[in-house]
Amino acid sequence: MSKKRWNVAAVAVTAMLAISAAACAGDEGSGGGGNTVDLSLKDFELTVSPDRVSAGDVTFRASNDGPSTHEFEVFSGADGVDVDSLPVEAGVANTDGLTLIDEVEDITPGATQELTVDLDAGAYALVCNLPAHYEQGMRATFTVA
Ligand SMILES: [Cu+2]
Repeated sequence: MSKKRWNVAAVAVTAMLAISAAACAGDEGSGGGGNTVDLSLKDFELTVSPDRVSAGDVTFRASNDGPSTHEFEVFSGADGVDVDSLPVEAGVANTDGLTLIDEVEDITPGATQELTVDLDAGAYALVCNLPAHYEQGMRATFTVA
């Protein structure tokens, strides 16, 4: 019974992905409909593409392309902050002074999770703050213009 349920869920997800892919294709060049940003989470790297979008709804599509579980956190208030040089305490970046907008935890290897947030113009920091992950390179800057 639970197996059948998973199959139904898989079909639904596949259908949604197909729809969203079509929607993305349609959005290109129209200038509207929000922004989709691809995040790749790896051991130990966080890459974001594009790293600059216009203000409004931003959908982060985070793929875990590594063998470990990762997370990503979106912080605002990174104007003038060197995201590569946050103080580290007990393996975790101290993000005092930044504002956590939202996060997705427990992204397992091979999984992709989406998060949509409404972002104002400004500088942002994207961080995986599992112990030692920030230090090893899981951080990126992100700009909303
Ligand atoms: Cu990580």
